[in-house]
Amino acid sequence: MAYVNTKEILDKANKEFYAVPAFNINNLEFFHAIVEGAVEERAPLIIETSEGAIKYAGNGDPFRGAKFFVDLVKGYAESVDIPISLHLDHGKNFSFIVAAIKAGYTSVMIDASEFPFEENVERTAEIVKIAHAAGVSVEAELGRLKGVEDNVSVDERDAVLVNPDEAGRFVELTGVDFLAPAIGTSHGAFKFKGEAKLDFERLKKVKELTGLPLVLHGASSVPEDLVELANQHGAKIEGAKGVPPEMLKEAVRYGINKVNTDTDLRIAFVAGLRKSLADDPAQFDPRKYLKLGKEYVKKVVKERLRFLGAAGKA
Ligand code: PGH
Ligand code: CA
Ligand code: ZN
Repeated sequence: MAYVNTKEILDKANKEFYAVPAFNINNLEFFHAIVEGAVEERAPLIIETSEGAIKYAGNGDPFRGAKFFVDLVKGYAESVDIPISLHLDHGKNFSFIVAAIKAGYTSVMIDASEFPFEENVERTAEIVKIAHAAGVSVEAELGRLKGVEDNVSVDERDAVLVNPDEAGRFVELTGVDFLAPAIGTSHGAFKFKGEAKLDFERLKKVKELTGLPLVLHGASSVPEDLVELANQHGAKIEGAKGVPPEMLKEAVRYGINKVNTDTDLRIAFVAGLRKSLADDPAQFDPRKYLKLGKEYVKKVVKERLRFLGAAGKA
């Protein structure tokens, strides 16, 4: 269909009560696996890259990296019949955010959540002004994405998680298009020490006060079967724990519309790669030994598109 603005994808998801996973990529193999999965599921798709991914793809140069991803994603989007957008994930440096906007990303995240509220507002508002002038939509973050353990005190939770009362003011003062409230997730494969737990009360309030499409970071489910498969083939991923799919579905009911997913794809890929190398040690064609990793990534992508409600929405 087309290369579209992330806002178009998320406003529709917000209106129709589903979520679109945003998948992180660093290279061609993940991109092909993701886009094939989305086309088969007839789902809208958000591709996102971190500043680190941009640096990696540009071999050190942010503009070269950003341009590489725009050419890849935009070029591909024009020849398939689902809407695809390209988003800068966790933009922290002005130079990367500007590089992404100039290169043609359709949305950027300004992550100034580690600063005090006023400074987060100031930094976010500045990026909104620049991005909106270029027709690019903006995501910002409130609260910090630390693993919150079950036994932390109320005061400690308040220090880390989103303050819903600030959310309404933040949106008014900055003009952001999507908001990522910290409700207890964290990045990576080790999210919870005990049971998985998210603060849905806060999420509900943030939705009521903002009405915006909301974003869940650190949302990988870390499927046990894939971790086990990777470990069987020499990986050492111990004590991994993610956000169960049922809990993600609940988050969608309370207003989450974008579900950031990186770790699950990494684990799927490494499981496939390790198995492939172990099963066929004579193989040295990268197109062949990378194939199983791609298949596992695609499977994870399709499952998430389905249980988040994005399948069939393209
Ligand atoms: C994420 C990804 N990217 O911005 O939030 O989180 O590590 O849970 O995949 P995961
Ligand atoms: Ca942050
Ligand atoms: Zn994130």
